[in-house]
Amino acid sequence: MRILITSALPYVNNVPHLGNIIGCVLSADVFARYCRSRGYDCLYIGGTDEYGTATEIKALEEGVTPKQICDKYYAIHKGIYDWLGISFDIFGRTSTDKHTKLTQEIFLDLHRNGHIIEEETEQLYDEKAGMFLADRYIEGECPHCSYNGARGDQCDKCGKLLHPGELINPLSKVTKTPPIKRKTKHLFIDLPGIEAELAEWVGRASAKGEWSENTTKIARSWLREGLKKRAITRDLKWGVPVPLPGYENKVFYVWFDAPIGYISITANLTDAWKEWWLGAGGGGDAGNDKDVRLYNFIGKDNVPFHAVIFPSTLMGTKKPWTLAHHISTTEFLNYEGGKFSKSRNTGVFGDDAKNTGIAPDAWRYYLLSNRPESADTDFTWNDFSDKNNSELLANLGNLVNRTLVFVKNNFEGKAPEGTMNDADKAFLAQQEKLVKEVTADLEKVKIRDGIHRIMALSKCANKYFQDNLPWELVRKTDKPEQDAENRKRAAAVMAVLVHQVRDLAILAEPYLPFTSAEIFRQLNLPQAKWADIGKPLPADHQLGEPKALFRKIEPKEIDALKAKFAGKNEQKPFSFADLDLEVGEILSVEKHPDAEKLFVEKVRLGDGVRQIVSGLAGHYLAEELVGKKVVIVRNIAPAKLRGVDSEGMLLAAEGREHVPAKVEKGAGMEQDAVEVVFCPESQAGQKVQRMGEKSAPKKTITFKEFGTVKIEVRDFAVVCDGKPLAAEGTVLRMKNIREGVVG
Ligand code: B3M
Ligand code: ZN
Repeated sequence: MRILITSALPYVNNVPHLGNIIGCVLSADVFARYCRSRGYDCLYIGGTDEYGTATEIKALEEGVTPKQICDKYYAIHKGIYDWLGISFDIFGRTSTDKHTKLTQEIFLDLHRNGHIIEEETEQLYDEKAGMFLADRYIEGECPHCSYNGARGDQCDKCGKLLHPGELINPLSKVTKTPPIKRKTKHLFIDLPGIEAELAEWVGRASAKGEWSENTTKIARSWLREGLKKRAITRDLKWGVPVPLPGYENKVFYVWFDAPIGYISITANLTDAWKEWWLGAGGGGDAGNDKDVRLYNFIGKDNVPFHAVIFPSTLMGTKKPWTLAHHISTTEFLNYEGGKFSKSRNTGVFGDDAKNTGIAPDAWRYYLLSNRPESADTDFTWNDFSDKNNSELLANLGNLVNRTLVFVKNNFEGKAPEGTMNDADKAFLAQQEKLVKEVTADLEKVKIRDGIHRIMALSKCANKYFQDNLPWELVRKTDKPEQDAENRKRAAAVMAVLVHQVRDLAILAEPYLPFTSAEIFRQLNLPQAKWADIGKPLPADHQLGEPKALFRKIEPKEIDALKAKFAGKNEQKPFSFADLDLEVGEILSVEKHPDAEKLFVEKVRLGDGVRQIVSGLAGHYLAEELVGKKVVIVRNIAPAKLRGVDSEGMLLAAEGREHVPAKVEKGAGMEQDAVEVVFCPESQAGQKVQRMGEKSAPKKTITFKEFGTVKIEVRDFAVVCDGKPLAAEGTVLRMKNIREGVVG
């Protein structure tokens, strides 16, 4: 069996932040290191995703060519990953000849098999710039959540994928003028024609490869909605040329070629790449007789591409490409309660982390033990230093150091030997059980559980040290016979502990490679592998010189870093206190004259009646809203939505609707839904605040700024940063949505 590991190829045009890093490259690195330690035949592939609009736009901004942008940022990415000890077998790029060739071949296979559709479409055209506008060159208002900075391909606020034509009030990013519609031809991949085969595969592969829960959920929801054909060409220059006449001015959409990068980067590493990617048929679950198991490590927003679209692309070629065995998807890492943001420069980026002078393993430890594996997690400076000091240093570092120092001082640095008693055997049996569990965790890619268990193992070893009082056993008394007995016992205890240190160094290697190497140096042993766990040390072995493994992060150091980053992220993230929320009563609801999905509501607030445009028309009937009490964001900047004035925003939640057992057969059914935050027991004019707080908002905020404040539904309650929202003591609760986001 072979293990092929990929981490999502980061867009080249930015410096990765800690969330990007834990999201794929670091997680995949742990798994790759584990596989190597197990002796599996494996490859870890990474690289930069270089084509597409984002690179073109960045080049435009910096006044250089796209190629220059790629070269510059490729080196930045590589420098950060090298510093962090990411053990790629190759860190490649998508802008290579092999990549172009492979992408074109895969496209031509799809074309030959009838899976490519050509269609004339109306597209937005910038007359001033004389060019068709790729999706991301257009900005406007999201038809789903009214967010004003939505791009033509996706809304960053509600996460929905969009078509540029759906945007309200679109503007060209190039000239800031409204684009016009013009006809052009594009190529589409016929996903509906591949859907049946894909659905069958998703069902089988997700069960067999134990895909992470969020991966399976997202893939299923795509299939439930039914697949639609997707455009795979774009009007750009920086991309893979389309090998068909009439398409000379177009290239492939970056998401069509990017996953092919996994293959082309492998081909740039080894001529034997087909053994990994293209089997001769039969055999393992990849349809490949080498039984290659492909593990994809990705962030949540990349799931549709890895679980649905790319597998469909490969299936459509009718060639036995290796398909994903396991897809490990992370949720999001937040920064000090807000979002990491490249555009607002909020958060810690790879180069920042490097410049702090804090060792890479301290970063690895914090990110991995805090990996957003099943829910979002938060990076905070305080937590970072706490975990470094109380876990890495006080637990693991302490065990290794006190053990080696004790042996040096009392046994001349020679690894002692001795006979174990029953208590020792019981202790080792318990530790062996933990080792088995760590192994099982890593086999299942439960990376966070694995490191937590390794630290538990270290803690038990510390307790064993403490319980056996070796320092008393080596104390000389006036009874030499008893002393000799005691010393033997001390030797036995220390023999157990030296073994524990060695085994821990093996177990920790995937997570803390620098620390593991240092422990082996101090043990004066070559780096050992998983199979060596539990094996005896060489007889009469002389240990090396003990040295502290970790250093304490001092409070003043953390304060300085906090201050530095507060300065750097000048535009401080918006918080709940910046919002002016108030209960309003809906007096009337009318259809927007010009937009199907919008309603125009008149809402009575404490100081008068306001007109508000909302995106609720697809979700509610007008009569379901009239007379209801709702929550209004008062200080959102007034806007014209498709020509109608809107002064405020009505809060609604989007998320998982819990359908009670009595409605549906079988209990606990859940589905995606939109629900207005109603507050029937409150009065118009009451302020909505976090329980026990008073906010004093001053200025107006934009839709974009509002989007940075995370209001959520947790177990039916509306919360912000974990604290429930209430109107004069009455907590806001949803009726149907159990978990979701409010916007
Ligand atoms: N570059 C998106 C991202 O960096 C995209 C991943 C490609 S994976 C083939 O999140
Ligand atoms: Zn949106």
